Amino acid sequence: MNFDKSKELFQKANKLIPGGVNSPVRAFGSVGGTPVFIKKAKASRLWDEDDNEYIDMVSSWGPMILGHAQEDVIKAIQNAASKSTSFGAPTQNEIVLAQAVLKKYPKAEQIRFVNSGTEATMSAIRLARAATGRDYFIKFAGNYHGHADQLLVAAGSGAITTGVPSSAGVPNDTAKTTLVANYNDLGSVEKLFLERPDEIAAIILEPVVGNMGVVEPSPEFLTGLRNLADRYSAVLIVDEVMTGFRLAAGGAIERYNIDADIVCWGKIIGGGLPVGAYGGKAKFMKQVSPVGKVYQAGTLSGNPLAMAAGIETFNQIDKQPDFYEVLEARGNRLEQGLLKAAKNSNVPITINRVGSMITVFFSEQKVVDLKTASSSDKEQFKQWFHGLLKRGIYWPASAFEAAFISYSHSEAEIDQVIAAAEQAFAEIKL
Ligand code: KE4
Repeated sequence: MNFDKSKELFQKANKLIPGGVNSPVRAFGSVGGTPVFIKKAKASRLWDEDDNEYIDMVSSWGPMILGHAQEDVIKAIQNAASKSTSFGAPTQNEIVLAQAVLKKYPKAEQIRFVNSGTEATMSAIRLARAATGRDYFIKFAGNYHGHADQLLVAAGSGAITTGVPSSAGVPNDTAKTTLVANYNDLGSVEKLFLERPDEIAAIILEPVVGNMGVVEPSPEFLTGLRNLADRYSAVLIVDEVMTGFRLAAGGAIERYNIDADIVCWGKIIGGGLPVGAYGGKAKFMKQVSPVGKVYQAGTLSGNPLAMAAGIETFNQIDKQPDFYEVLEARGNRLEQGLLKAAKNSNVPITINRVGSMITVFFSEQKVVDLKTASSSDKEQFKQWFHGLLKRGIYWPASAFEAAFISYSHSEAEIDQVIAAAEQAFAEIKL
């Protein structure tokens, strides 16, 4: 494969944009090499500026659950754009998308649209603090909830790969109200509540982690968090930015029957356009401005093109009664195929998968939290990543991310990924 054009563009981009990218994880920092510059995509395929073709296993980090450039979604965006791109005023389609989301999350009574997952979680924390009159909140090491100051503490995703899980520039006074517990470890949560029984506003979590690689919650973990939140009158915030509409129509909340007080959404809700949202029980949402005292705003919130893309994405999902069964079947096929491929090459791996979110850890131990995730072999992942890339498989450029399968990935394409993976495993120098 030739990457000359991407190399040339990366050089130019580096002069104008920090690291040549507009989001750190895209820079190939933890895997080395030049990030490929993407020219176009269709369904499960990507083409870079050197006209190399790939099967896309990143799906824009989750949003492209239908596959790229789905024709009805594109038509809906084109139609909306023909009526102007933004009004800064209420529109009918904000009601339509709100109804579509709340129908999938029946315990949520109201929703507010914002422009990113970061805005959604940042606003949810603010709301929980207002609702409880408390300042502290609990997050989990390796969970990533976007880049708001208070959440960039022991963060996952790109923050792990850059080795700065707690970002520079976050004042100590801000970070000190962020308490960090261990995922799947209820004792570490209870300890924090015992130390501050009346000061913790909320617990926020990824209901299935994607940002230290995929890590599934133990059943008792989720119920335990609900019980602790009730016992200490704290708000349970479930960050479904990645898992929402992916793990089921009603996301992880439906899959694991979680009783969330506030839910955060992103990614799929915008069909690839910038949409985030937070919502929940009326007793919380009625505290949001202009009804209540919790201020939160946004020039482009509820943007008409983004609403149109989100609405049509849900229309397409709803049209396929077997949508989630297909994603589960593709995910299982990939998981079984990769396990067999690694075994054939004597490469020790652990795979964590929930539905169409999957991570290959180069480790022999079960990965249940950041500690066990971090003990996986990053050098072997790096070799495997490039072995895939040169064979036309675009896998997430980090050992601590989830790969995603879309509805457009065929069985044959899953088998192509497996075949390329087997060759890449075989090349790894252990
Ligand atoms: P955004 O601000 O990037 O839209 O959403 C932040 C966010 C919040 N919560 C969860 C569970 C998330 O996964 C994310 C963002 N996910 C990363 C991928 N691991 C975005 C990719 C990137 O940062 O470029």
